Amino acid sequence: MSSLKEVLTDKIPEYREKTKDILARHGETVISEVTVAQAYGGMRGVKGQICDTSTVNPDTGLIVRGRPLATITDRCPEEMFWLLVTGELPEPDSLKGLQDELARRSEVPAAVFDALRALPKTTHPMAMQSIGLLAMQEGSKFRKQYDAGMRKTEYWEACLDDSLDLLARIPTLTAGVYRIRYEDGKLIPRDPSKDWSANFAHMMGVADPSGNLANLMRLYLNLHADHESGNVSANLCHVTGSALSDPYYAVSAGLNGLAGPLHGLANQECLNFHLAILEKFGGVPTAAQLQDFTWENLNSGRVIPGFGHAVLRCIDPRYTACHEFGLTACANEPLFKLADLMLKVIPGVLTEHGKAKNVNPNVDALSGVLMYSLGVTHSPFYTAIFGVSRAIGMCAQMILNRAIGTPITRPKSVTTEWVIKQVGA
Ligand code: CMX
Repeated sequence: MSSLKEVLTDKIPEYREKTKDILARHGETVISEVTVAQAYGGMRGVKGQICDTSTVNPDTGLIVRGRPLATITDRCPEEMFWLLVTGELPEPDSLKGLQDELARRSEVPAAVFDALRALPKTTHPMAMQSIGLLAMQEGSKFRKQYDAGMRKTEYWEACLDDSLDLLARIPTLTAGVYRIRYEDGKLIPRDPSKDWSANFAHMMGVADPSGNLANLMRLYLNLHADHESGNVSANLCHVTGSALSDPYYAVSAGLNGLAGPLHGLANQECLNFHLAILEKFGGVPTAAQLQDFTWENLNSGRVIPGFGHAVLRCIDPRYTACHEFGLTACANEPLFKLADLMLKVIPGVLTEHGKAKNVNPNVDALSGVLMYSLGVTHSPFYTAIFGVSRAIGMCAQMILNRAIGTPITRPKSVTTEWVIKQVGA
């Protein structure tokens, strides 16, 4: 059996060599150009950053280390983490070793929960999750070893060490957020017989007699782990980590971006959109009613949550995986039936509206529906579940960046006056 650290110790010299060689031989080769529209438009499509963990193909969706997402949806999040950092799936005994290591590291210091309990009762779960991570920063091994003069070649090891602590603890932390924010505040200890995902569901304390919630968590935490590095959460983590801020600071920064309604918070908005429709029509509306309702929203300047994407131009394969799960777990729930009706009606309306470049559903169109149907009814909590998963990709990317010595991020900005002069206007 090899540990993750042993596998990485073998692979990292090769990663470094490849990077050095590309830079030496092709450092001056142009791979992207930037238009004025891109500079004003969120740098969409500008190729200006390296991310080897995964790539988002506009026409097929997420590819993880060469594997289309649809081929690895049956894997657990721990396997996904291993795959992201090493490029390979772990052998069963290595997976067990990683799971045991995560279990050993899973305890969250009591002071962290004390800090969360001191917050106003109405604090958003995303703020609590981010504050919780920052409250653990004091224990960062990267920070301590950096202060003690750690060599640059050793950064990745300390980053891995912190990442394993962080990933081991984030389900415990986030389940604690749920207990403090929505329940009586009493924490539920982890169950050593359960894996990372099932323990998260268990520690939240939501009744799960069928075991479907644990299964949904395993799927959800796998699906949301990584989506290359240009998206808001991964990019924020990347930029923050590039300043050698430790993983607690960097992942917390990523989570703060995830909390935005156009990014991670869309799953909360999406579920609320579904619930509002069911309430307005006293159940699942007809296709014509849904069409009118969608137009009313668009005409009042609102976006239709759960549809569209900055990069994808197809149905999000994460949506497809959620849909397959929903068919087995909650196909008869009105929410699921409504989601199916949306899939039939909304792309047509958005096409006629003529603005969105992708009229298909993204993962958020279903993830909240599944959570709600299986008993997690507090929609503001959904993004915090996304955060547990996205921490996997953020940590994986950070470990690789420390390994190959990615420097501090510092793109050049220009002023509007500069643009006017440049274009000769
Ligand atoms: N409803 C209404 N209008 C939409 C739309 C939607 N679902 N999706 C895009 N548009 C509009 C945009 O607001 C934009 O309008 P303006 O030109 O007036 O600004 C126009 O169509 C073009 O946008 P785009 O290039 O297709 O999409 P962007 O890259 O600008 O934005 C996204 C992508 C996800 C923010 C957008 O599609 C959206 O707001 N969707 C709803 C929110 C959502 O589901 N977010 C979850 C994303 C999933 C993820 O983060 O992985």
